[in-house]
Amino acid sequence: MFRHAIVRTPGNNFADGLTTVDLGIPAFEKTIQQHQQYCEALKKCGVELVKLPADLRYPDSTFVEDVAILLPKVAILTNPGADSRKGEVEEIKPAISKYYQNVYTIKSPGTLDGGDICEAGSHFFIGISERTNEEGGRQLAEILAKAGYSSSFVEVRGVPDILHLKSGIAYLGENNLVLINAFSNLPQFKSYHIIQVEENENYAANCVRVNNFVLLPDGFPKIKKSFLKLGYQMISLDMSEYRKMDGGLSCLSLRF
Ligand code: CIR
Repeated sequence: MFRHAIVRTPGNNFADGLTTVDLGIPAFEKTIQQHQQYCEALKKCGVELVKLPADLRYPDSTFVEDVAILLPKVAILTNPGADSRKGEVEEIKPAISKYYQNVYTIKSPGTLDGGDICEAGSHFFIGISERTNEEGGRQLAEILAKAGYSSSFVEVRGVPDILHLKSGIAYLGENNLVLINAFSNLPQFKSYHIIQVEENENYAANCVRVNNFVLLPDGFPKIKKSFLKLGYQMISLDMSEYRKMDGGLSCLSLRF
């Protein structure tokens, strides 16, 4: 059960952030509207919001998921792989220290983005990507082991159109794992019930379970049908402006 979620309002220079996709420039008004709808959805899921103000020094800082990993008793501050994002960690610290006594950090030369970390019950998948290196993954694995969780690495480099591990995988609970094609034959996912995402719906693999709801992006009818069959209640959200900046649903909040 999540009781809180940290979010950060996007700044009016959101469009200056990093992106690898060619989907156009996000419109600021719409970006804000979509963020408000996202916040409303989280509230509907029963979480209390910790809303941080826009930080114009870091155009990507609305993607708060990348700067921390929050477990029930332990918080881990990351060391983001992109230089332009490293300063975001210091800025999230006060919000996290308010709720956590045990705060670990990932240290250089280790780098790690929260978007590469997928919690699946008591096991964590750690994506090794352009942002998260083996050393960052190793440091996290050590912290997780101390806290009683197992973990394993998943190679994300070279998987087309995937920035982070969670751009292609989501754990919904009840042993249900959402996977894009590129990940679906990996032996480490064999013990899960796999919800395969159709090739033209890959963006929807970044969905997120928050208490009794699954949040998913608008416009992906096939995956919606699969979730419906499994009995999930859903809230779908327009994510068009965040998608232009390589962002998905999970990246916009830290749930704990
Ligand atoms: C970035 O490239 O860092 C941002 N524009 C997007 C980050 C998305 N975060 C995520 O998938 N966890």
